[in-house]
Amino acid sequence: MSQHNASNQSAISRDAIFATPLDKLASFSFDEQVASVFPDMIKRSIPGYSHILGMTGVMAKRYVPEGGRIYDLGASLGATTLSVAQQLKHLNDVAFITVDTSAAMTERCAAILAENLPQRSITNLCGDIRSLEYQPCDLILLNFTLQFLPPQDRQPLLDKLFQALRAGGALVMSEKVHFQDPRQAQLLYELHHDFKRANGYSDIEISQKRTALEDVMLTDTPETHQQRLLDTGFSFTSQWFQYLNFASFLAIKGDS
Ligand code: GEK
Repeated sequence: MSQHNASNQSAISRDAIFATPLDKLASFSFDEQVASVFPDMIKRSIPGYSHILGMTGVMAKRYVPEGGRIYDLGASLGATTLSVAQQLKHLNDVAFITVDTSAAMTERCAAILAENLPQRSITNLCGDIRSLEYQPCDLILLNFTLQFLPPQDRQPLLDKLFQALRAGGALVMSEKVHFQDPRQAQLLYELHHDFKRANGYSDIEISQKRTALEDVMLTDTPETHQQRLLDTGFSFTSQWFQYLNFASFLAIKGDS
């Protein structure tokens, strides 16, 4: 796990990574090319992304006390942390820790957060969220990250996060999902592609990105997510958001 310091790299450009036909389609990876277009890519690809981030900040207010600690796991460029910090202006001594395996993301994240949150205590770690030693914390942000872990690693990670959370603390987890009912699954899958087309992606971009993500991102159903959270020991879970095949969950650790 390495710690990154800020350098100035916050330029945003349009995502055209899959716009031209590629002979050899490598698996999707969060490299420099992806990091450089990420804000544009994620807004045009994930329905409700800005709503989820905005509300994550609002929810944070309930669970983070003065002197609290927040982990943003798979932070990419720190957009969730920015939203949370915006809502916690009244708390000066909250510790923010972002974690991401991608060096390109972590470097840019450090620069963006240093520029936008100069007074905050922020640690940017480049490493795997499965092997991190977590400190006691109040809020864990897991927005669109669990889906990139092999399925067998998901429950062990949640168990580890649950151990680190203080009683009364919360996990906000957002994911792409699929559905058991074949008609619902197919319709929402197609509507998501319509959403991407409406946001300016061509058919070739949509299909090449889908192929690149095939082995890298495996989705669960909303029911699997809810059950896994309950199995972890959370005393309360709610799927508070759904837009097409994207959902967000809030899970609370009870007092005992
Ligand atoms: C946002 N949360 O803007 N350990 C650490 N990081 C990981 C791991 C891992 N094992 N696997 C993947 N990542 C962000 C968006 S993006 C979602 C999250 C997306 C990182 C990966 O490098 C990438 O930056 C992030 O998780 C997923 O709200 O692109 O669909």
